[in-house]
Order: sequence, then C-alpha cells, then structure tokens
Amino acid sequence: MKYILRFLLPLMFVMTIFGFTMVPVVEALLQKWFLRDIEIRSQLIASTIQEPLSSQILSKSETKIATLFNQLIQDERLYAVGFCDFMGKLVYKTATFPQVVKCRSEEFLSSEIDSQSVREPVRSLNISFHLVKTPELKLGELILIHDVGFLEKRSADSKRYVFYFFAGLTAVISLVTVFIAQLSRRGWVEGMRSFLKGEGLFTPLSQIQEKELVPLAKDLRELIRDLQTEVTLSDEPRTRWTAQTLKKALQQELSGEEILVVSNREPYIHFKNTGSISVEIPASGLVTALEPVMRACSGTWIAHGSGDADREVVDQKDHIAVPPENPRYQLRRLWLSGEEERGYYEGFSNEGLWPLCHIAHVRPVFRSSDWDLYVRVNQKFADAVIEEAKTRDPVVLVQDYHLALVPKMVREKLPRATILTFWHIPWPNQEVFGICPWRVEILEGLLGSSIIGFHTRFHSQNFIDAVDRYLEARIERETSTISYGQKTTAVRSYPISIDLERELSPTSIAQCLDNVKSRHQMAAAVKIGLGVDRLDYTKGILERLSAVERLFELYPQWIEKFSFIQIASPSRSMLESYQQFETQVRQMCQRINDRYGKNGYRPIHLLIEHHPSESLNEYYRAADVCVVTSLHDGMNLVAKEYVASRDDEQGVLILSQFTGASRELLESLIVNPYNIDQCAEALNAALSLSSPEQRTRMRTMRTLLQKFNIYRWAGHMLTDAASMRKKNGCTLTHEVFAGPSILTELSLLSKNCLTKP
Ligand code: ADQ
Repeated sequence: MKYILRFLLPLMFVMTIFGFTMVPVVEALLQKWFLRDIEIRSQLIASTIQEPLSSQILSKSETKIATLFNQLIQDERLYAVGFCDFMGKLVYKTATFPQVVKCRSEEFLSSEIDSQSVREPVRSLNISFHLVKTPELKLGELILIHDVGFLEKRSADSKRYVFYFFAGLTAVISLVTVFIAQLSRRGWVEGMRSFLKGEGLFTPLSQIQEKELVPLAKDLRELIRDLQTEVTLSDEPRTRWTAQTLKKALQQELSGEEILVVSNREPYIHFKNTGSISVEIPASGLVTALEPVMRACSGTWIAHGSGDADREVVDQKDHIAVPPENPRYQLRRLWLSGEEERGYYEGFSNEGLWPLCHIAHVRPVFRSSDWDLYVRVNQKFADAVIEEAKTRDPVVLVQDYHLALVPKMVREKLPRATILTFWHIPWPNQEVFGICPWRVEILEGLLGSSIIGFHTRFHSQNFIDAVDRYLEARIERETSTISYGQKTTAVRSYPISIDLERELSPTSIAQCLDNVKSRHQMAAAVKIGLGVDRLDYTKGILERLSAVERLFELYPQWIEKFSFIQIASPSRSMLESYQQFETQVRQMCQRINDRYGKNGYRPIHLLIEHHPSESLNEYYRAADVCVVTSLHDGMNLVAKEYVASRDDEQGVLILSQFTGASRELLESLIVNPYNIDQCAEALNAALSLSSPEQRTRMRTMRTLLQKFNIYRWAGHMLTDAASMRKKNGCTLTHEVFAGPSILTELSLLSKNCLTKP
C-alpha cells in the first residue's frame, strides 16, 4: 500500500493544481463562445426583419409592427424588442422592454456603425442596436434585448463537468500507473511463470489470442515439466538417466507394476543353422530402442515369432527368457499363419501404412482382404496381452503402426490398464492420412491409449489435426489431450534415442580402421564414407549413391581417395517394391564402380546383409563420414549410433533434414537428400573438415546424447504413465510428483477414473 501511495499522492496533487487552473480558463472561454452566439443571432434577426420593418415604419403600421415584435419575443432567449426613431425617441416596443434601456443619441445614430452590442450586467441582459434603413434614408434603430441569465447556469454546469473530468482522469491515470508499477515489480520472470502455469497475465492460456505465442508457451511448459519430473523423482536432481535410475524411478513410481510390451518385431529371433540353432537381434530401430529398457525394467515382451527355430526354444506357454546370455525379461511369442503375415504385415502395414506415413513417392496400397487380416491379427495381439496380464491394471506399451487397433481392443477388456502407444514412424498431414479407407478405425483404435507418443511435436500435431478432421472428438490443444467417448488420451512427443554406453567399444579406433580397410582392401590414404540402413526406399540410399557419384564429378581429386561403404540389412524382401529397390541399388553401385573403379580401387562397397551390433560399431568407428539421407524418417537411430560410437570425438555426420534426429543433432551437416549437388558439396565439406572443427561438433552432439538417451525416453513415458495411474487411483501423491504446471492436464486425464469398475 505504501508503495502504491508513493505513486498516487504526487499524481493527485499535480492533477488537483492543474484542475483548479483549468476551471476559470474553461469558464471564460465558454462565456465568450456563448455571447458570440447571441450576437450572431441578433445580427441574423435584424437582417431578416430589416425589409418588412422598414416598410411598416414608412407606412406607420403600428399594429403590424407590434405583431412582428411580439412574434420575435416568442423565442425564449429574446427578452424584448424596441425601435427608436432617428430623433432618439423610443417609438415602438414590446411590453417587456426595460426602462433602463435608452435610445442612443442622434450623433451616434448618424455614425457609420450598423450594429453594436452592450452587456447590461445587473439584469443579465445583452442589448444590441441595429440600424434600420432603406437605400435612401436611415429610419432609426432596432433594439434587441437577450436574456443571458442562462450563462451563469451553464458556467456553473461546465465548472462541475470540468471537475468530474479531472477526477476521472486522475483515477484512470492512477490505475494505469499502479498496474504498470505492479507489473514491473513482479518482473517478467514472475509474469512468465504465471503465464506458463496457464493463469496468463489476465486471461487463461486457452483464451490467449496471440496464437504464435502458444507453441512457445507449450515448449517452455514442457521444459518446466521435464525439470520438475527429474527433480522430484529422486532424492537428488537427476542430471542423467541411466538403466539404474530408470529402474529406481520405476520402483519408486510404479512400485513394481507389471509392464507388458507388445510389438510385431521380436527382440531375439532363433534360426536353424546346419544342425544347431543361432540367435539374432534384428535390424530394427524399435528393437534397438526398447531392448535396453526391457533389460532395465523386466516384464514381458509379446511379439510375433518370426524365426524358423522360434517354436523349438519356447516353453508350453510360448515363453522364453531373454537375453539368452543373461535372462532379464520374458519374451512371449505369438504365431501367425502365412496368410496372416501376408495380409497384416506385408499388405496393410507395409504396403499401406508405411508408404502412407512416409510420403516417399511409393503409392500406398490398401486392400480390404489385408484390412480384415490386420483386424484379426491385432485382435490376436490384444488377446495375448490380456492373457499375459497378471493384474487388471497393467502398464502396456504398444509399439508402432502394425498394432494401431490393439489399444482399443485391450481397453475393452482391461479398462483400468494404462496403455502407452508409441508410433515410431512419421504421422502425415491430415489430407495424406485421409487416403486410408479405414482412417476412422485406425484413429479410434489408437485413442484407446492413455498416452500416444511420437518422436516430434510436428507428428503429434499432425495426429491431433487428423482426429480433429475425421472424428467428433473434444480436443484441448493447449494440453494436447483428446477426449473421445468416455476416454481421454494425452498426445505427447518423446524423442527416442540410444544407450550411449552400449555403443562404446573396447577396440581402438586405429584397430577398427585397420580391420575395415584390410577387409575391403582399401589403401591407407583412402577416406571412408558409411551408410547403414535397412534396405528400404524411405532411407534415401539411391540419392546418397548419386551424391557420391556427383562428388567425383565435381571434385575428381576424391577419386581413389574416397570409398563409400553401404551396409543394408535386407528388409521386407517379399514385397515387390522392396525387390525392385534392391535391384536399383545394386545396379547403381555397379554403374558407379564401373565408371570410377580402377587398379583395385572400388568407390562403392555394397554389403546387403545383417550385421551384429559389434560389427556395425567397428564400421562406425572407422568411418570419416556417416551419411543419413532418409527421405522421411521418424527419428533415425543410425545417426545417433554413429555419434555415440565416436568417443574419439572425430568424424562428421551428414544428416537429412527430413529425419526427427535433425531436430536434435544440429552440429551435423544437415542436407536435403533430394538436392544431389548439395549432398555432394556436404560430402566434400565433411571430408575436408579440420580435426578441431570435427571435435567441436562431435563433442556437442555427444553431450546431448548423454543426457537425451533411451532411458530418458522410457523414463519420461513411464513416469507420465505413473502420474496418470496415481491420478486415476485418485490418490493425492501425484501432486507432489507432477508439480503445479501439469495439474491442468492431469485433471483432464483424471476422467479415466470414470472407467474404474
Ligand atoms: P527403422 O526404420 O528401422 O526404425 P532406424 O531408426 O535407423 O530405422 O533404426 C535402424 C536400426 O537397425 C539401427 O539400430 C541400426 O543399427 C540397425 N541396422 C541397420 N542396418 C543394419 C544391418 N545391416 N545390420 C544390423 N543392424 C542394422 C523405425 C523408424 C525410425 C525410428 C526407429 C525407432 O523408421 O525413424 O528411429 O523406428 O523408433
């Protein structure tokens, strides 16, 4: 209060002085204007009656003059009218004419002045004299007397209004001043905090009109949420997520709750090998990401058993403990017939949804028969989840586009389950998604989830837009939540990552380089470029090879000084589009090798085969440059694996702008894979980059991956699930965990409590 008065008292003092000075000035001005009005009026009356009055005076028509005068004084302001002849005698007058008013002298009447006004102060009269004449002679003077008593009243009124005006002005200025003073005292930080909490400065966040501020506010709010989560999850602030901290967080937050993962791809595949059985980890980003998480949190992973020896190693309930060398969790295999695999996996998933979501210029194919099998197989997976669930409210992690219907199917049987669905590939814009004939069913299936995760906010936004367009759902864009039917689903972005520690190798860089060069008979001075992908048309392998060819055209000095190794794991080779793609890749490599290869030098080494992770790691550590040119990619883990493997802080990453990873690995050389010249220039720049510059870039990216690793990805999803469960259980502990900034969204999620039996 004291602080406010410091502003207000001087302000009021100045305004009062100013007001008192202004009142007489305003009053004098108004009086002057009113008198001037009266004079103009008198002039007007005099000139209007000049002619009839002159002729009536000449014809001495007394009655007509009296009538004319009486008509004039009907005007409430015109008090009296009189006429003096040329001798100065008052000849005609109205009854109201005051005696005090006299005719002017003959001498004055003979002057050249046509009219004159005089103020008679005692009776508040304004008297004006007007010469009455014909063209030939002067007849006398007309006297018009106005009552100006109303001026006093008007003056008093205006004084009052001026006073009110200044009082009002003082109040408004005081309010504005106090408001601004308060704001600056609270400071921007305070203001921003309340804004982010959704209070806004004056209005709730949802009502803020400046749309461009909302994404910024959302970003900052999520950042605050992340920080709060990390601070409150453990006794000490967690600066880095690890397998141990993830485990601890799960014990603390989910207190040993059952975790079920369900995906099409299994983490371990058993193959028959002349008389023995071998095991392989498939080339899959999903497996790479989830396997370390399952090692950390145990539970059961349900997946399709696709290996020809898979059935031989499981128990009666189709279970096998994995990893084989040190079992940490259960793998539950599920069997599909050839027909099911063709329709659900090859057909609807990989000929339909995969090209649809990647916009990589391969037309999606949608067949009703594939859809029927997709529904049937999704039901199989959902049934397996229900079978495996030991409680009525397990935490279920549904993985990827193969299983879009599973969340809804599981929800129907286990309404209290916490279902987290992660979509590993991009989500296209609503027009493209609208191509899918079963778009409504896909969206409804996914909305069975408690949380749906995407790699980037852009994909989350596309998903929300699709729901907005094709379903009658209530969408809260500020909190990214969708209410559909009786269920609320949160849409979140969780950028997937890798376990940096697992990518480290005891083999030295020099040894890796030696091994790779001798394996491929490369000269010591040759620099190595590397591409690692599943053999998939979305990965931009043809564009990458074209860029290598263009490099040789633009910078021939690299011929015989640079070789490119393309490692490509065969993928979906039953599909025609993939078979054709493989042929194209082989042909292009052959053509470039024919054009530039000589004397035992091979520009391109194409290795179409699966490699164990240690072998891939060796290549990563030997490569001077790693090239990722996906035409569209949810995240792309190869880019992150390359950075993780380079503990020598050397090597350069060239990265497509159409990968989710390009939003994080900003120190890579970011390219448009469709721009072949640009990619060739980037190759030249990468090969010419100085060692200190490589170190600076690599160090920054490694620091980022140390913090933004796979345990953080899983940790954030699972702790979000935990807070949701607490909310659903209607306990109060979530408030401690969640912090005030996400109470709004949790309150929305609390609607899930309705599903409790
Ligand atoms: P993918 O399309 O499979 O993943 P990516 O993220 O690059 O793409 O992961 C590929 C994985 O397979 C990597 O771990 C890589 O090491 C491995 N790999 C590639 N070639 C191999 C080979 N020849 N031998 C052995 N292993 C090989 C999908 C999405 C991505 C998203 C991931 C994770 O398409 O955008 O990053 O899921 O969510």
